[in-house]
Amino acid sequence: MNISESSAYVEDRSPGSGRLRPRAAFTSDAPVIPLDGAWRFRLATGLDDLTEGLPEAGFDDAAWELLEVPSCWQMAGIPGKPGYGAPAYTNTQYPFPVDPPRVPEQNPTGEYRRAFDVPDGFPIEDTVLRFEGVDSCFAVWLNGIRLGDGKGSRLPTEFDISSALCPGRNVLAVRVHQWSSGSYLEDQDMWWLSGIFRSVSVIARGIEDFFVRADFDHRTGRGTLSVRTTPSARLSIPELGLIDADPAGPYTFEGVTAWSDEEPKLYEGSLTTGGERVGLRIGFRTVAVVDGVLTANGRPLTFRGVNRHEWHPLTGRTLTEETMLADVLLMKQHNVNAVRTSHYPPDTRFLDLCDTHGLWVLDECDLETHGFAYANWRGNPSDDPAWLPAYLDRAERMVQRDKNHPCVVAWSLGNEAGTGQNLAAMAALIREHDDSRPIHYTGNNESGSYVDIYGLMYPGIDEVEAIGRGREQRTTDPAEDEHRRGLPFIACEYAHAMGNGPGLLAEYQAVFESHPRLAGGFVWEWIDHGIAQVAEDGSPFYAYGGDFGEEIHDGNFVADGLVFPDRTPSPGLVEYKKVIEPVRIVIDASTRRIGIRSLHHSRDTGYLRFSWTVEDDGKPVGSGELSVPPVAPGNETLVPWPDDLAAAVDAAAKEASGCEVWLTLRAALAEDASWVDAGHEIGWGQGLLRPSTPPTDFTLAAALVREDAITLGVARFDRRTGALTRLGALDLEGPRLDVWRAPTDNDELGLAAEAAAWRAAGLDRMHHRTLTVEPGPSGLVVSARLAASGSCSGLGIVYRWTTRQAGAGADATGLRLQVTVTPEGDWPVPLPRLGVSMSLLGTDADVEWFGRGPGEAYRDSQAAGRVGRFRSTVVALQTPYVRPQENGNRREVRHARITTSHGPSLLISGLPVIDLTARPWGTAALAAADHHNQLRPDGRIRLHLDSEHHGLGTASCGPPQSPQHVLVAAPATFAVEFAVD
Ligand code: IPT
Repeated sequence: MNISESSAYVEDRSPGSGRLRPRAAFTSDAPVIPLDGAWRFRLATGLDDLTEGLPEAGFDDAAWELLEVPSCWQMAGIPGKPGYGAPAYTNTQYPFPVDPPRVPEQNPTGEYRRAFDVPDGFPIEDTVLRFEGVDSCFAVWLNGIRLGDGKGSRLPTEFDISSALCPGRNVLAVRVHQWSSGSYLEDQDMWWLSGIFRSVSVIARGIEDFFVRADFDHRTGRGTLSVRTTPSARLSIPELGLIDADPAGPYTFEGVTAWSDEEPKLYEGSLTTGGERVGLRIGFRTVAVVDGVLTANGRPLTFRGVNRHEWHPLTGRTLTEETMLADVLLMKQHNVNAVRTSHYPPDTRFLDLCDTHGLWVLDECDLETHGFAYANWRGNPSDDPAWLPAYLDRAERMVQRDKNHPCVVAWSLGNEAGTGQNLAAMAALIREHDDSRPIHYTGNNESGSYVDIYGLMYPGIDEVEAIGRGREQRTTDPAEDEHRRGLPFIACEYAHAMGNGPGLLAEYQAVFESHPRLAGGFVWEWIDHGIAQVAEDGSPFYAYGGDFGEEIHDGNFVADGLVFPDRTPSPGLVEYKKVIEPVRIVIDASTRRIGIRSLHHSRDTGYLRFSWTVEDDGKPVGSGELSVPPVAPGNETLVPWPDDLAAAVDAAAKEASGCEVWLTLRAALAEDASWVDAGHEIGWGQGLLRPSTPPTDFTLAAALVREDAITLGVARFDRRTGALTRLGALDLEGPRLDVWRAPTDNDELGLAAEAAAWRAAGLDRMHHRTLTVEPGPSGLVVSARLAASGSCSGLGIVYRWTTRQAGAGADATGLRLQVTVTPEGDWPVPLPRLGVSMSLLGTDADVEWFGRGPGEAYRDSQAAGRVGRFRSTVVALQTPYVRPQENGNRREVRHARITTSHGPSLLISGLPVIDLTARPWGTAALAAADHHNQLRPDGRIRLHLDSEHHGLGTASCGPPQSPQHVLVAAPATFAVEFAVD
């Protein structure tokens, strides 16, 4: 047979041939032969390079290399050089000419062979070969017999092998094509990777399929259970007193505990036939749209969600169960309660973990045709009847596989596949199989009358607010408009977590919480898809689009997650945890009470332990526990301060420290949970009990002109430039006005593309020019101007230096700087930052500060920063965004101490507060680096003391910063005080 003719299935639109009907994923005690492990492998360059005789059992593959199954073949050599071919990243564009269903002639094809032995007693006469996931299209032979072929990468495929399997040795051969007609339906924003990337097994056939329906009636507390099985079986759930019963029921049980994310109660049971036992885990729950509100178990269901792709920096889309568990635990530990499985059904073990630990899941089908947007959706498969079987096949395989998971509360037809009749047909098919879950879909921010949830991506806050009020813009079709007005709303993607950001999380959350129609949203996205690499000098870094020489690519748009590629939480995740915390704590110092509001879905706050700490200048002066009566979901309570707290506060008030006194209240788990140990904090609140006493004015010392310098107290200035060069025994450079920051991804991208405007205005190449240096009896006044070559605009600056007269106070070294900035000429662009920068000798330094912390914070992403005293080092203050950019700011610092190994400590005080960034390299180096390993300490510690930063926003995909967080170039004054110790 001619090989290329036999490969016609690659480009036909059919979803496959020879496959078994889709069914539920489950584990049973029926015999299984796992086929994961080392397979013989060869990568053919195209269909004209296939190995003749590959399927034959007798073919000699001894010289072939070995490849681990499951794996993505491009990732075989990672870290370091890719194994076979190379990963390639595009966001929405297809990486080949759009000419459906044709794909490139150069179609890399993985040829796999695996010999295995069938153990004695294995029931060979009734067996199935199961692939959990193969990307993108494959054909299979067992002992030379062709079983069939399949597409639909992230969905299982099964073949009946009863007549092909033989006792003893068997040989399985699989041909996997990187590109196929299916690739047109799998244009998700991710790396293009190929191969048998999920497990393979041979399974003895027994129980075919079953469908558990376990509803919960919140009015009566009754659970109703019915299980449809093929063939018939017996059902036991000992905890509910059901033994060997007819699964069909229906059975009702009084007083069951409903399944929810907060209390994921699973009733263990089994289905049995003569020789087989299938384990069941039943969660009773009912999802419904009631009066336009999404509810679960009768209570409003609000998603505090994330979009999750499957990703590991070493193995791509092949994940171990430990990695899946790590995701679930990290989500739970950060108050996340929901996952959208963007944009395909995940490994089923992930759903098992969501059942166990409690996460609501929006299960999304493996479908995206985004690249047709470039042709204004002309030729989009979603509206072409020729593709209908492929669409229905994908919907059915998702629903059949995942239908028994209590965690799955809604289906999503796919992502960004435009609109069209095939999508409507998918929805109808899903409803036919399962009418218990609502259906979601949005493509190009349009859906259709066939969805049950109104979803938008990256809506503005005002738009969400309008939808919450039922005042959204009309659609063109009146019938569809009316349908949509009755639906609950989700932001299926919002808050693009690319690089430093997202800003706006608190603002979105406030809106979500103010209208019942709004069922929350899913941050885009969970993880940065960086690929672990090692540079020639041995330094590690994470690769992104373009790093593998792709012909077209979308750069670091693939690194837009709340966790870094190694799953370390980014500041964005820490902020999200705070913004979505399910208990809200408000401290009312005037009435000496603490308000506690519960945003839980179903659980009262009895599982939490509340504790308090009083701190004076960040140093603890008292702590204790607070007993709080359990607060029911949606309720709130006011608790008076207990006596020991009141006493601690009174004692602190008497101390004349002159510093701020803060009360912090924490809510933490009283007992271990499946997802974290006791003591884990889920929420906190702070209140300022006493402000600091403003520094008193002091008698000013005169600036003295010496031969080579100007001195002011212990400070020394350059006579010509007026620059501070020394403070006591500490050498330093600066401070000088600085308005530039290494643009963040949100600065670079989006409609505003602010970074380009900043560069056009020359903000990355500003020149500082001293105009006058005026020593006087009350200090030193230096005037200067900061402006770019070619620019007629500039920033006028006055630096006013003052210090106390020696002996006039306790702290005679305090040197104050007041900076006055006056924009001159036109300033159509906002400023990236407004502050001064300075530097000290050193490659690292200890940093201690009192202000917001411990993490990075910016003006529109600072909820997670609590006021306290923190310690770190300059190196540790850096946040390793995959593409280097502005990072590491510590916000509202009252005072800080920087200690290098080259002199006394530098003390900095904000007057009253200042933002502090410390780095072992300069802004230019940070802005120029493509990857983190290119940044090396250059011998000077840079300190940025900012009066304000431009907000972060989320413009890399979504709205920019809100107007109140735009740093407009306007006249400004700020002040800071320095000392050495
Ligand atoms: C949206 C996609 O759905 C998602 O996959 C991802 O690409 C995201 O954008 C950006 O990272 S679609 C976009 C047109 C709003």
